[in-house]
Amino acid sequence: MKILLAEPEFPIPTKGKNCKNYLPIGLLKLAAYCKDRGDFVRLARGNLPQEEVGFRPDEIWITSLFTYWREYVKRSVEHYRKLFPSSKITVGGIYASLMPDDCKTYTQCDEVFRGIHDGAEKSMPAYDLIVGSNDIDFQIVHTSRGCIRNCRFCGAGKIEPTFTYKDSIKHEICSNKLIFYDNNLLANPRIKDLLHEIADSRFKGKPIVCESQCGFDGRLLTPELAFLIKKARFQNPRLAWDGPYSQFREIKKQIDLLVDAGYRTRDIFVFMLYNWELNFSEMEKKRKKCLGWQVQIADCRFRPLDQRYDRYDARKAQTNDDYYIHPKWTDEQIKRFRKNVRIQNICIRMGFTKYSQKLERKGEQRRRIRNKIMEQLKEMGYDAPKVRQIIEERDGWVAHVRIAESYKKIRLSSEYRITGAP
Ligand code: B12
Ligand code: SF4
Repeated sequence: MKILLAEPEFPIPTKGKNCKNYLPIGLLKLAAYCKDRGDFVRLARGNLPQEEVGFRPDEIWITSLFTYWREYVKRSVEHYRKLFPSSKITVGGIYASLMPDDCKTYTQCDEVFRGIHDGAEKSMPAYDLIVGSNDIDFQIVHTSRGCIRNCRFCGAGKIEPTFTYKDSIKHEICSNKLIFYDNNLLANPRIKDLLHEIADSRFKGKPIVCESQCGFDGRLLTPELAFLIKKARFQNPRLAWDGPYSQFREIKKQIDLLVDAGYRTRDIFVFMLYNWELNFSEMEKKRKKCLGWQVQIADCRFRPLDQRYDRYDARKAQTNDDYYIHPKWTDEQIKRFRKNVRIQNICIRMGFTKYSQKLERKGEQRRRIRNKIMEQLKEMGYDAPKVRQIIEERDGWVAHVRIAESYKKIRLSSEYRITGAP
């Protein structure tokens, strides 16, 4: 069979297409599965013209993401229907699973596929189908599907109704960075073994670093797990605090576990759902607690699981016709809370006591210089270099670095290139 796997033209900036948030991972797994059973497959990212597709597919499989991006799915169905009127079109993915009836009538596809595809789940994603795959320096991993909990605001249980998990992912590792898409990573009963496995794994002789897209379920966190998370090199661990302000003691204990395991508070994030049942003043109390703890906030604006549009624009005054505004919130409060969080995060990241745009710009510049120096030192073959200080002197920038077990002062050109041997 000849199958075209299509990703709708989602509103993702071109440079974000191959980033860890928007690789069409479902389609890549389906591609590998189809290839294994002998099908001819091709991946289309967006609504391609006929000559670029290059063959007449028997079937077209279109993926979907957030429900409020459904119009892009519809456009994709219309586009490919026009090109290939006799091909069967199936839509699967998140919107298809959360709103199957709407998906059928609104997009006019032939079939809706709900939930997880068991066959594809056993396949390694075919990353080679992505144009520019050589530049992808991460891989997306699910160690579990579904969740042991059933929070009212969350769609995990509908999209992935059965909780399943893997015992090992060692054989899957094909990069130095793992991005976990698990809904609730710590709920995997084999999580300790998995974390040990990652900590001990190497790819091309180098250690693995990790990131979890969803927050850790702090109720499951123990001193041992916190230590293993650090050992498995998880960067910027995120804890979820969706409940009321009164839970702050428990949240603080969870943060302390991560700090005891070796994380700096400013590298820890607390996920917070807002525009939901906790009103603005309660969310502000939660925000200020995080300021006191010096942890950053990952703010999540609530959208209902059947939300059909989202034209949120931070620069405009808007109404419910533009995006979902919870009855306990106003547009102004939503935007104020978001802004307050943004400013607070900058202060925590940069170590400011008070926000100033000038200081922020300076801090950003220093961060860029630091990254440039690190890149150059790594290219020069130094293992684990550290940039201690960056100073602007009268005759240009200098940096104090730690390389090969000793401290050195290096000079930088106006393009922040290291001049001379460090
Ligand atoms: C990881 C994740 C993210 C990541 C990555 C998103 C992504 N590319 O998937 C990031 C961090 C970007 C993200 C962001 C957000 N997310 Co999110 N996210 C998730 C999460 C946990 C997993 C998504 C996932 O697994 N994606 C990979 C999927 C697409 O691939 P797959 O599952 O392996 O595909 C399988 C099947 O779906 C099927 N399949 C897929 N396509 C097709 C096609 C065909 C034809 C067939 C047959 C089968 C098929 O087969 C595949 C193999 O089994 C889900 C919860 C969940 N369990 O789904 C929430 C979820 C999608 N996110 C959600 C939300 C709310 C958000 C945010 C709005 C949060 C916020 N307020 O900031 C933002 C949105 C940002 C934006 N730009 O609008 C909601 C969406 C609700 C809605 N109304 O749509 C969910 C459902 C969580 C929830 N709260 O309920 N998210
Ligand atoms: S714990 Fe997280 S993934 Fe699980 S149901 Fe609650 S919000 Fe969803």
